[in-house]
Amino acid sequence: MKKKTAIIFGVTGQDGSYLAKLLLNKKYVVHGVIRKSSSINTNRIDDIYQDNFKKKRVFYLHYGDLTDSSSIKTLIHKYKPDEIYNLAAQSHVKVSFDVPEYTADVDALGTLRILEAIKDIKKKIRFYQASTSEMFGKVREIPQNENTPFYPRSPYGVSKVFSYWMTVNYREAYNIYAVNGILFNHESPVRGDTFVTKKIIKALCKIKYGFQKKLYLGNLEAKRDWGHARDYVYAMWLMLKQKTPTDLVIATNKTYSVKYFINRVCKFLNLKIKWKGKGIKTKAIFNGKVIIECHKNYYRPSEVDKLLGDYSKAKKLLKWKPTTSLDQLIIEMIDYELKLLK
Ligand code: NAP
Ligand code: F7E
Repeated sequence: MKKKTAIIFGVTGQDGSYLAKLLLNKKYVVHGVIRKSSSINTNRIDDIYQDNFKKKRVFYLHYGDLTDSSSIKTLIHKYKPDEIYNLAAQSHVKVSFDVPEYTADVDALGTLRILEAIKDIKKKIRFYQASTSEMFGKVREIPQNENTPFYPRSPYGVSKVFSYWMTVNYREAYNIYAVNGILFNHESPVRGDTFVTKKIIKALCKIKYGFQKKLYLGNLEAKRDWGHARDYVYAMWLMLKQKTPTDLVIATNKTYSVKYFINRVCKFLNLKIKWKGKGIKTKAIFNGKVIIECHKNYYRPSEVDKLLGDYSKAKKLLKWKPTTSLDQLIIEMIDYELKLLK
């Protein structure tokens, strides 16, 4: 039987690396799109890299960029894949306030560029768009489901709303199998260093063993619905296997504050901290020393205070549910970090 072919935009990212491994295990031929960088940015996929001399090669990397429609079109038209996963994005919410125009170019127009390239091809390509709980922003109801209205709170969230509707529109207008996975926060040992879970775990591991003195953070009261990236890329794959293309919320239906997350990490690292103060004056003290402080630089101009996802539709249609608890996720991330430190 002919192998299925997939293109992954954003293959070097957290989700891209998990998805590439999943698809290779499922015997796909995978084409990953990477962008040119002055330093090597393939560390998350180095373990599956295959060079030109590999016999029966099934994993290829190509240069491309979501801001460059010519590279997108060339790759899609050349490989005519069965499936395309758009995981590429300027994905940092805080950074999107610093580079709003670039964020919109990649996260909004980038999706349109892919959809346009798909539209021009006769073959029925299935398309997955990495939509996000950030679209719910200043939430209109709790928990959030597929019918909850959007109210994005950042250039990132606004750009993703554009991509969400473009995906819906190309599905309805051109009969393309195109779906939005509305994914809530998901983390893993290979999460980017500046996202809050990884930042906290990395710093507290270093503090525990004397390699770092203090951690600066922003809003500790924000609540997030955190899952594991491994579970979430499996949901992406399932979403492209359905009879009818449907947009789905993928979440854990549990929400915790950043402060609670820190408390759990400290518990597993056996760091007995005491909290003092409120708001930006909050501090965590360990052995008489302040090890966590808040700094205005890490607050956002407008915040998403509480996210809680209702994934019951995905449970029903995909038979999907999260398999990793927050504690299991934290333990896995700590183990990974401690191995690196040692
Ligand atoms: P990530 O780790 O930041 O990875 C983003 C990927 O996009 C990287 O491979 C990055 O390449 C690539 N990229 C950035 N700009 C690009 C451009 N102009 N052209 C081509 N590629 C570009 O993000 P992630 O956590 O894996 O998330 C994957 C997708 O899901 C993103 O679209 C994100 O917005 C969305 N999402 C994430 C979450 C979450 O909690 N993780 C939740 C909902 C939705 P480099 O490696 O070169 O930087
Ligand atoms: O922040 C607060 C911050 O940057 C989580 C992306 O994958 O998930 C991610 O976006 C919360 C926020 O993730 C710091 O204010 C406090 O309330 O880890 P984060 P995010 O903004 O939720 C969504 C679903 C995506 O789609 C995005 O691509 O933590 N927070 N202090 C902090 N956050 C950061 N980064 N750094 C701090 O020092």
